[in-house]
This record gives sequence, structure tokens and C-alpha cells, in this order.
Amino acid sequence: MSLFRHELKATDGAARTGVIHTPRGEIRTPAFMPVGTAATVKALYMDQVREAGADIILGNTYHLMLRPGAEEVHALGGLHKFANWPYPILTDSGGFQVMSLTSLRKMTEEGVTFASHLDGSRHLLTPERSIEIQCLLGSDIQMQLDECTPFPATEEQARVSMELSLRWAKRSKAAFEAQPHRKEGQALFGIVQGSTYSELRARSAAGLVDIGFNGYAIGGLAVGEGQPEMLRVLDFTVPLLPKDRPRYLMGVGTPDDLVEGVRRGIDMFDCVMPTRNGRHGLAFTRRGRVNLRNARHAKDPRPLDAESSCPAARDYSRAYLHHLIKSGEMLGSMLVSWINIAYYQELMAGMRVAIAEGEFEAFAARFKAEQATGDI
Ligand code: PRF
Repeated sequence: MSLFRHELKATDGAARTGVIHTPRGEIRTPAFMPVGTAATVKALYMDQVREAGADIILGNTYHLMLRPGAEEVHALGGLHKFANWPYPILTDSGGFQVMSLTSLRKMTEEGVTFASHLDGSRHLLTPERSIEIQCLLGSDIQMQLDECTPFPATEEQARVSMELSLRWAKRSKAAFEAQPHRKEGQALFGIVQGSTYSELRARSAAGLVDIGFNGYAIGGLAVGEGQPEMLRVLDFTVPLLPKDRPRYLMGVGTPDDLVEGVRRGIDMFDCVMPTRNGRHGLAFTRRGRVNLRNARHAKDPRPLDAESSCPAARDYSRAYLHHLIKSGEMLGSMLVSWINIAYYQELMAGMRVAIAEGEFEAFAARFKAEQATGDI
């Protein structure tokens, strides 16, 4: 049997729960992958990330190729050993980060040329080099190089961009199969593009399925179109993807986005939101968002959520968290990031159980009602 295998356990409407088996362990789906861009989930120890319930984290080709370098990580035993995370890692291919982080860049058929945001040095990232880097890092799930079409885009712009991503998908697959550093059980995912156009999404999905990938991601969303439009695109895109392969919605999202994505059949998510917002004092809780910078917390002795699985949400007062964040103390960033990652994992675990029990709609309704009660 294949070392990388997606086992579906139950469905409830379009929502699914299952397990992705990999040589480095199981990924329970639907899964949220904490973002570990620079070989660290910012402000958290790997033990906390694991303890919170994460089965897999995300790493970034773009950041790691620039610092410390892919060959350097490889020489140190690979990304898992380097970061002390022995469980599955998915790496993004780099194109999206080039577009969001660099100013001087040029997209050609060959790949993307850019100036490093660290020191201005020039680099060329091709589909082949991206796969080589991801293999040197040793990631378990690798992503094809793609172009995330900016929003808004005319249908013509979106078509040209999607077709480039499709040609890069083919080159990525060929490079992956030819990679000397590749190990059995490593997986490659294709990325559906096509902006908000159903016909383009359909052609993208069909082209990728034709090439054949271990899983399929939906890219080009959560780029400014807003949630209703994103969900409309998911409504016609998810049914185009093979039922027996993982489906990954890239760079999404808020807790509500996760519930709506799972409702439509998404299995995997990643987002900087819980960690980035956590560092700035914005907590995600069962009862919605709490901005700990707000003065109303200054004298509040209550914990953020006494029923949370996370010690940081139970054992510290809101007044203390407010004080740490206001003072710019590192511990404030650490505690709120921990609370957020734990909440995201708790939410995914709740959805997995609800789907298995055929109670997903009731779970979603309760989730929305609880979020709406606000910070009480
Ligand atoms: N492509 C890749 N990574 C991504 C995206 C994409 O479209 C997005 C869009 N939300 C986030 N991360 N390769």
C-alpha cells in the first residue's frame, strides 16, 4: 500500500473527516496547519504546538531558501530535525511569498526572478528549483510552483495566469518524479487557480487531475474578494476535485472561514491569523475575538476561557494578559499565540467529531451562536 494515503472515515453533507497517512505520522482531517514560516511557529515551542493538537505544520520555501538556505538545512539533517518537529510538514512552493514580500520581481515562463526582502540579492525560482528545495528540506507534502492571481483580475488576466500555473504544475510533477533527494511517501499537491471564474477553475482542476497529484489545493482565494465571494468560488470548485484525495484551501482563514470551508468539503487549512494576531494581543476564543489591548480588560480578573484545553486561557487573568501586551512583553505574545493555536485545534477537533457523528450542521449552528455571544 502507498505510504501516502488519504483514508476517508465519514462524510456529513459535503463535510468529510478522515486520516492522511504519511511516513511521519497521521494527519487527522479536517486539519489546521499552524504556520512555521522560518522553521518556527512564532512564539511557540514545538511541544506546545503538538500538545495543542497539531498533526502537521507548514514551512516556506521562500524564507528557508534565503535563510539559512536549502542546502544548509539539508546538511543539518533536514527541516524536521532542524526545527525539532518529527511529524508531517507541508511546504509552500514560494511563488505566493515572492509576490507578497518582494518589490522587484519578474514573472516569466521560466519562473520568477526576485530581489530578497532580506538583502536585495537576486534569485530565480523555477518549478524545478522549488521542488528541489522542498526535497532538500525534506517536507512530506510539497506544493507545485504557481502564480496566485491578484484580485481583482479580468477573465483574460486570470486565464493567462491560470494557464501559466498549469504549465508549472506539469513541470513541478516531472521535477518531483525525477528528484534524487525524494523519499517514498512524499507527496506533491497541485494548486487550482482561476480567480473567481467558474470556467477557469474548471479548466484548472481538470488539467491538474489529468497530470495527477496526491492532493489538490485551492489557491487564489482570501486575496481581497471577501468571504461571500470566496464561498461562492468554493461552491463550484470543490465538487471538481477527486473525492479520494485531500483538498487544501490555502491561506485561510478566520474560525468562521474554517467552518464554512469544512462545510463545503475542504480537508486542510493554513493561516498566519492565530499566530500573527496572537503576537499583537488579539485572541480567538469560543466566544469570538477579544482584543486584549482594550482598556476594559485592565481590571478583569477572569481568565479568557475557563473551559479551554489551553492552560494560557485558563490560568492567567485578562488583566495580566492585557498588561503583558500593553507592555510589549514577549510572554504576552507567547501566551496569546498559544491560546489561538489551541483554539483553532479545538475547533478542528470539534468539527471532526461532529462529522463522524453526523452532527455537523448542529455543530456549525452552535459555533455561530457562541461566537455571536461575544466577549462576556
Ligand atoms: N498559492 C500558493 N500559496 C498560497 C496561496 C496561493 O494561491 C494563497 C492564497 N490564499 C495563500 N498561500 N502557492
